[in-house]
Amino acid sequence: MTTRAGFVALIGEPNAGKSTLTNRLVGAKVSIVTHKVQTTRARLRGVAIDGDAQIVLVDTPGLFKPKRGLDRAMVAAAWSGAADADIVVLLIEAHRGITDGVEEILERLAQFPAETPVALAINKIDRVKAESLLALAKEMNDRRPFAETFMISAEKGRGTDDLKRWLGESLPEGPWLYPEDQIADLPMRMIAAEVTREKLTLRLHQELPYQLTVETESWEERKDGSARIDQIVYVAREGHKGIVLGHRGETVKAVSKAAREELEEFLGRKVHLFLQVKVRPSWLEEAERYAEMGLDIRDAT
Ligand SMILES: Nc1nc2c(ncn2[C@@H]2O[C@H](COP(=O)(O)OP(=O)(O)OP(=O)(O)O)[C@@H](O)[C@H]2O)c(=O)[nH]1
Ligand SMILES: [Mg+2]
Repeated sequence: MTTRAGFVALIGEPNAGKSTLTNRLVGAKVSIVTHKVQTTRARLRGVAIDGDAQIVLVDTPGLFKPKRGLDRAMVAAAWSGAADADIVVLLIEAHRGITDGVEEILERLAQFPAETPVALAINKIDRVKAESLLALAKEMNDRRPFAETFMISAEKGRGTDDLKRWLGESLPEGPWLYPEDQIADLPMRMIAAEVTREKLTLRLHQELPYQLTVETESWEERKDGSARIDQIVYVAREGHKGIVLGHRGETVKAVSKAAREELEEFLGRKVHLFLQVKVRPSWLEEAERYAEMGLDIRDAT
């Protein structure tokens, strides 16, 4: 029996739906999703299987004009994920069409080696009328010929089976890259930190989510089968600490509860989650913090 395997990088503007698509194709939530831009910080791999093919999805941070060091490191991670991939899928949003950001990504893609197939996935088709889709697909293909064009709703699961099948068929022949029961390539302690960061991002407003990071400090397996997880939320300013804690600690309590419930479902066992909020003004300049996120601080300059 011949097997196929390889890397598929999902690229696109922030909020295009890359993480939603990763989760959809894997069939489990391995990457966090929020309605806010710049949710994904590092490259995360999700593993999907289609028949004899193992499709390793490389979910990347959204491509945007980087201002801060962290943003630059995120964008660098996204492009290097694309450069290493066997196939690149560019996601755009059906209702937003060809934005300046999409134009910039197309320009950069033009410099890619011609051997790497690039497919187009027009996402969020649930938000537009069918007529507008054909025009958008044509306009995009006039700008560059895509190996294939898919119209999908990552959230609703429309068109995603076709995309998955095509990816599986298009990957090179070769042995599988991960054990068949592995669904993500990110240590559990990092996934756990990401779950908490998602819950924080959903509850905190404006800039605050971008100025905090979550790290799992310790993970203890208990005799009764449960896990005790201790995490630190690093914030950049004293004032942020109070906001994260909330009135009488209500915000952090709600975050902790939501994160714990999701972790329990993911792990299939009881979790005791303890969050501590620490002020660390310099965390955005610390190599160690970047490394915890799977980023390289050298890309931040
Ligand atoms: N209506 C609709 N919304 C979608 C669809 N796919 C994703 N979304 C929503 O779009 C928002 C962004 O989704 P993400 O998957 O986090 O987007 P992303 O591209 O990973 O974003 P970054 O990590 O910030 O680059 C979330 O609110 C999703 O629920 C879709 O097919 N239809
Ligand atoms: Mg994402």
